[in-house]
Amino acid sequence: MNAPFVPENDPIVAEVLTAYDFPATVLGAVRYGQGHINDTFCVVCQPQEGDAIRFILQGLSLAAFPHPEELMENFIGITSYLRKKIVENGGDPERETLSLVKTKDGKDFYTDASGKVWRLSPFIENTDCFQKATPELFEASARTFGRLQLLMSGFPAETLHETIYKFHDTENRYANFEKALAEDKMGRAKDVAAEIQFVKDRKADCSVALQALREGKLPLRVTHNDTKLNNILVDRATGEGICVIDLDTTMPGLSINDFGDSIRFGANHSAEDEKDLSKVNFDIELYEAYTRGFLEGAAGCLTENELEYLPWGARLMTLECGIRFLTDYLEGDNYFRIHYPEQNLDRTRTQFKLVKDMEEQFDAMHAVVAKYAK
Ligand code: ADP
Ligand code: GN1
Ligand code: MG
Repeated sequence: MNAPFVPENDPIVAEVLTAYDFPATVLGAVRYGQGHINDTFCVVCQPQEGDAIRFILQGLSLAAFPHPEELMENFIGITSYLRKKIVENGGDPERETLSLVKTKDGKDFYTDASGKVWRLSPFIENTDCFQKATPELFEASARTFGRLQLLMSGFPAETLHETIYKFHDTENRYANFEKALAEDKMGRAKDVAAEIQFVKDRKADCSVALQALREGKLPLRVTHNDTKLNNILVDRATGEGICVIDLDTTMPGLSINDFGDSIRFGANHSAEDEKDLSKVNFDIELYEAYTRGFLEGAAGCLTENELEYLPWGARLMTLECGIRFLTDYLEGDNYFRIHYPEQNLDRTRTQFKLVKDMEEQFDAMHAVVAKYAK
């Protein structure tokens, strides 16, 4: 029998595949998806008869997640809890949440010689994953993320590990930016003066949500923290968001950030790295569609203050993400995977353009929330 095809530059994948018992001949593993952090592969098995059986194999980035065992503990806790809730609600746990395939020796994941953790999940078939939103799709994703808040509201948040330290601590992100700027180890600061000034002008904004948390205005909840449209699998038959994926940053956080990160990514019509900024515009209609869906999914579980701060969530997640891209650019592109040299700078610029648009339309953003908040 031929050895399975694996990508040339990832010989380690071949080794990882041998750690698992697959239900049929493994044809190969190919890179999959558009994530910026983990290494994701689709593993294809072909039984003698019938359709191929697919799996998702992921190697967790050690640079992003320094304690992968803790992350996997979170993953198991969260998916087991969701599974229970889905069954209680009469849903299908095989399609509505992620699960793990055990290794040959009964473990939940495989650790390679470099300490990198790999996990295998059944591929959830007959779903799509989208990079750009239509209003219907965006609203469906909003219902799914809003519903996640509701489903997780009974989960003991204190049992979750903080998989990335100070992940959405915007003040800390600002401090990291200042440090990268002071070091300027790639000599790039001189070429990005306008972007640097943009961040400096918004230093005070970086404290808005954290200050509200410190004052007890916003509660800590279990939040996903990476609520991009492409972290939802959409059922091909119904068009509904069926499964929330990419649970690696699910930990205690702010609901306004889950709302905000979706708006950042989806309430516009351009790619995250669009070079032509005239094409990058915050779309208040998409924002409205998302708000309606999110509040429907959350079904009244958000407090009045959380509702009040939702527009801030959008502004801050967008600003913070731009700061992170810029910091990575200044540091030499070590964190976010890039496909060409200036990609993190292009990503920075789209985020800042969206922040500017949101600042100009902030009153209208509040009015939209008021329209749907009951
Ligand atoms: P990253 O952290 O790199 O973004 P994700 O967990 O989001 O990784 O996975 C990357 C892509 O792989 C997703 O956008 C989705 O297309 C696909 N994917 C991940 N898990 C599954 C699954 N169980 N079934 C089907 N597709 C999946
Ligand atoms: C990363 O892994 P992915 O592509 O879903 C990042 C998010 C950023 C996003 C920007 C663990 O998400 O925080 O918002 O890129 N994830 C991590 O697209 O840092
Ligand atoms: Mg993802």
